[in-house]
Amino acid sequence: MPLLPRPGFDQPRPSEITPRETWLRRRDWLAAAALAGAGVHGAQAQTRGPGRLPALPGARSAVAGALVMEQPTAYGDVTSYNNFYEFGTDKSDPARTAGSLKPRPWTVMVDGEVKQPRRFDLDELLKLAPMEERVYRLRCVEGWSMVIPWVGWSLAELLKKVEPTGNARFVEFTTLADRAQMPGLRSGVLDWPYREGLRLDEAMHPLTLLAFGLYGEVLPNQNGAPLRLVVPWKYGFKSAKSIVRIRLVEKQPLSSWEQAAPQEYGFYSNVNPQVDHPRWSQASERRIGEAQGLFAKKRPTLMFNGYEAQVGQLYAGLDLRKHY
Ligand SMILES: Nc1nc2c(c(=O)[nH]1)N[C@H]1C(S)=C(S)[C@@H](COP(=O)(O)O)O[C@H]1N2
Ligand SMILES: [Mo]
Repeated sequence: MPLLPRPGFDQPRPSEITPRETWLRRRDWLAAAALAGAGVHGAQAQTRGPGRLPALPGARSAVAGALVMEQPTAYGDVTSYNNFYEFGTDKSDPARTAGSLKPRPWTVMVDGEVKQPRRFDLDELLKLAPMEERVYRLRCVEGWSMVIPWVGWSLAELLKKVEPTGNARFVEFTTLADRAQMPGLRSGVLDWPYREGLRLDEAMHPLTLLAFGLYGEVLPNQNGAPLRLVVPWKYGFKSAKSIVRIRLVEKQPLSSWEQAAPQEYGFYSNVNPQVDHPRWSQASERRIGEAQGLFAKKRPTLMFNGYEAQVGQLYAGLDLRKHY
């Protein structure tokens, strides 16, 4: 149970933190390679899945910050090392057990403080806005990260369609909880259904993505088929999978993680290397797929997961130690 008390969680040692210089050099190389039309563009070209699932192409996003210049994590790692507690608490459980999830037919209810509440069918959502490819860093609160080429569009597109009322200040996301499809629901680790929330301005930010695919194909079940949220500047658990309801509300909603351990998982959950989790440091992270053990490279965790230029102003004047 990775997010719950776990003795012996490996604390990053200072020697494992990638020297800033090495890190910057790597970035420069990637940027140069991108300009040369290789490297990152090569990486974009490589962002095709193995073709096991239906194709879902997306045009490269023009949203600021949407294309991280780092090598995407291998498709095999993205789809086999997962947190999706509805399918078990081991990283390997979802890939093994999520075959029972039926991502079609699927609908999403969008209601609450909106002028046009209604239920959207998945096929309608797939056509609601042009699909974009977004290469985001995903930083799990446990201390690891990946770089994932998602396919989807800004959640703002959907929220605008339902016309939020003046009372709407937060958005609550509810995900599927069906015992027939999800073996993990037998466990009481969380209060099901899995619920998460954002402030309305966070939800409306262009980087906040409603994702339907990754690596140019529809989402594998273990990654939250048929649609999930991706909020790249927050810890991974804010990015709720297999969403069935989006409700606009006046009061700050209570997320499942906050409910389970409020002193550890606050409402904001912004990636912040200066605010440690009560039981471990958040200063650095391990990139999945990179060498582990003796030669482990630890990367410094970036403020707002590297999206500070895009989202920092959302938190101007907010005490980020208090609102963790
Ligand atoms: N419904 C649901 N969504 C969820 C989770 C979950 O257990 N259930 N786990 C979260 C956590 S802790 C992380 S790190 C990310 C992992 O997403 P990925 O498996 O696509 O990398 O999904 C998040 N979304
Ligand atoms: Mo996570």
